[in-house]
Amino acid sequence: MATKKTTASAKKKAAPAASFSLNTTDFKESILKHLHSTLGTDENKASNRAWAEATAAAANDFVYERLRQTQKAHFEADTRAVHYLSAEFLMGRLLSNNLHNLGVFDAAADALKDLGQDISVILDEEPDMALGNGGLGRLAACFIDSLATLNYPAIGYGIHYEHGLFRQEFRDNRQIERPDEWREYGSPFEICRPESVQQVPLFGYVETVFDETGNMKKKWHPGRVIKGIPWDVPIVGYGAETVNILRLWESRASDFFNWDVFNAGGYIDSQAENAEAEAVSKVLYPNDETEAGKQLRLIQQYFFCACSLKDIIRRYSRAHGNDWSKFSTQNVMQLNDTHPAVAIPELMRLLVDEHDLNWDDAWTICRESFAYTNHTLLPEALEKWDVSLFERVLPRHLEIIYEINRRFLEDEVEVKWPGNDEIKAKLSIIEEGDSRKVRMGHLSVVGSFKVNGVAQIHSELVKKDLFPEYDALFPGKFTNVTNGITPRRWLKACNPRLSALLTEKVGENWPRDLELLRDIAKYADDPAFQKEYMDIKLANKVDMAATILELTGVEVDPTAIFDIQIKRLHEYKRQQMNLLHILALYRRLLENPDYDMNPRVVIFGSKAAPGYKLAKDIIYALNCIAEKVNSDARIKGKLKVVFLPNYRVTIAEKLIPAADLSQQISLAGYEASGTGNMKLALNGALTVGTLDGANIEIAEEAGEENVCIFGMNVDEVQALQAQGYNPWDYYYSNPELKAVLDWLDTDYFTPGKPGELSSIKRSLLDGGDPYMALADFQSYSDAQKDADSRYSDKAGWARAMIINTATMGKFNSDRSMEDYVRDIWKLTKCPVK
Ligand code: GL4
Repeated sequence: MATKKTTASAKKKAAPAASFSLNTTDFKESILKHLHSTLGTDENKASNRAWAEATAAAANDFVYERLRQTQKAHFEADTRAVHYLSAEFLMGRLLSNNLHNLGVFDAAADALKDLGQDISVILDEEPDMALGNGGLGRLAACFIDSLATLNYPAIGYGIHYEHGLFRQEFRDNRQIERPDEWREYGSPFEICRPESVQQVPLFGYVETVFDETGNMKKKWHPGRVIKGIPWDVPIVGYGAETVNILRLWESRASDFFNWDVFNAGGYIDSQAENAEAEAVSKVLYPNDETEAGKQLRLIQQYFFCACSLKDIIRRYSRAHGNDWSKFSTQNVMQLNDTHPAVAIPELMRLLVDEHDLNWDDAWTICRESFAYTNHTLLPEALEKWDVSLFERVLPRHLEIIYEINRRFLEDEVEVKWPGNDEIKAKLSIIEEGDSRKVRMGHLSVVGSFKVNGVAQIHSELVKKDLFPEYDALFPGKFTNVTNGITPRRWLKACNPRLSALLTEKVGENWPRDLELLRDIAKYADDPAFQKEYMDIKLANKVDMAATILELTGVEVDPTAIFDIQIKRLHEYKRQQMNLLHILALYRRLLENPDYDMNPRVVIFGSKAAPGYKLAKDIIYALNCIAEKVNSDARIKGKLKVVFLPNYRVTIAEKLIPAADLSQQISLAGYEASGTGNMKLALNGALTVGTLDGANIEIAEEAGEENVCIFGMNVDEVQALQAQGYNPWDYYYSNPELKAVLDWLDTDYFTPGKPGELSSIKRSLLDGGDPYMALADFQSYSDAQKDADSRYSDKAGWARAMIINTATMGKFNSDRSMEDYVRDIWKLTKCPVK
């Protein structure tokens, strides 16, 4: 528990943040200068947006200087670097983060104040950079923050989506999707680099040719070429010693290709081709944990991988020319899930077809350069592409995959399991059947030197249930790196009140070395500290109550329990179980107006994939229930339900500091890690959770007595699945559960329209309740009751919150990065003068 570890890091002094000689006066002058000469406006008429851009420009003067120094240092030291390939980077807002990491947030705030501006209003101008769906994309954003903070040479590579994750609105309580316009008027946080444009071939056919010496070669004649334009987003490390980049590729029609059409008189046709090429980076696919299998998605994946690899090779060749022997000592490419797996055959193609390496040397380089992170066990998320689609879009890559597979099955699988066709079929990169498929997970495992899961239990399940034969074939290839979150964004910047208190108690180094917070555990029983801590929680809740009122019109009591579930909407995350519990509480209150419970506000933030019908039905049901419950005078405001529209990073930053309870209620075995759980616990919330993903490690760190664990564990889930799960058993044996399920068939929450909420009941009974919400319901309800009675014990509650904040040091994404560096990437830090 709290005091069990004394860390070496707790004793040593972390390096101080780089100090910029930017005081308030300098900052003021700089903002004015940029208002005049960059924005072409003036302080008497500047819009909030102009103020925001001028402030960003003032900060950028420093960011660009550090970026230049960083790139110089990396070039001169010729360092090994990690290339984090990810289809998603969920960055959120950048201005506040950059000001914090530059160490000039207060100077900027004072400067703006002197200029008659309120920094919080100015910061609110910035749209979120929402180039990701959820946890996987936000993890990538935290990781690149940590890599820069720790002075590691690293580049994030991704897609410059014109439209990020859709904007969610509610109309008649239903989710509707609107396009996200994060850069409608440009963004001050990115730099276009036309000098590093890449060409990306697609479609066409492959020809077999022979060179002068009679060697057989493959020549790909693409049917189309599109152009990749890089946009660099500077990633400012904490203290701003290192500024790395996130390089995002935008697709355009390729000029030289289009000229032919144009000259042939096809002006109109060439415009259509432009539109098609631009479509590649137009929108983010809004599915978290599902694979659509669409051609455009495969093209997106190939597009950014091809651009990135050519970019990596260009940089490598500048230092090493044609000598490929050091490629894998200089470069490691991390595949963030299987989305960039096509980079493996692409690197083979570049090395073999374009740079004339022989197959074996090229394959050795590949296998020494790629590592793969698995982020989910959900079968619908494991990417598979129809062979026919692959062949049409990437004919040469399909040939290469066949050859990789043939050699793998003959040289490795056959040697280990001679004559065992069953194992060969299981391990083959190609799935046989009516429509043959390329299995991207298999390709990633075969082509990588390390494969990791994202929390201890998840990594065990990857080995035991997902890839057992691969684990036997490649001993030591599978490992774990538990996820983490950046404490700069998720405590320092988002919770300034608590941050100030922590700094007062443990000094200013905790945003680098989160283990330092262990020291506050010694105040956990100190009434004065408890008061300070809880006053801050209350102040954050008061702020949140104002935001809730503004966004939803619902009035909530800041002294009520703020019970929060924020994450993508998915059956496995079991928002529907939370819904059933809300109905149970409501029913208890209606039956007995004196029912003993603390006032509670259940808050949701969540988007559903646009094509996920049941998920959208759950949102609709929650909105209908909220309407009814919130306006029911009989329950005297003891229960409120709030569904905040358009949940995103910026909303998370407001909600997390105000949370009392953190709902992490997935069916055990299905949430690979979770990262919201870490953010909420760090800000003091008690986890109401199953023994799933990182919840297990959170409970280990905080101590079981400071979390509310419930439900079946992974073994029990698997046992029940094996034995045959029947949700009707729980329906008939639990009267309260039966009553709330039956309620969904009435028109109580949808007056005049009975049956509108029935799909939820149906999925839980006729549909077989695939995520066993009914099996865990009673235990969940008991855990919630336990949480309620603990909340009544003010001192005990304060103590538990303080211990949560004190013990989350492990979940610093800096620790995750050091784990990757030690076990996988083997990087060396590169100090930047
Ligand atoms: C996810 C997992 O669902 C989530 O548990 C995990 O924390 C995250 C980052 O590792 O990755 N996998 C996919 S797919 N989306 C996620 O958010």
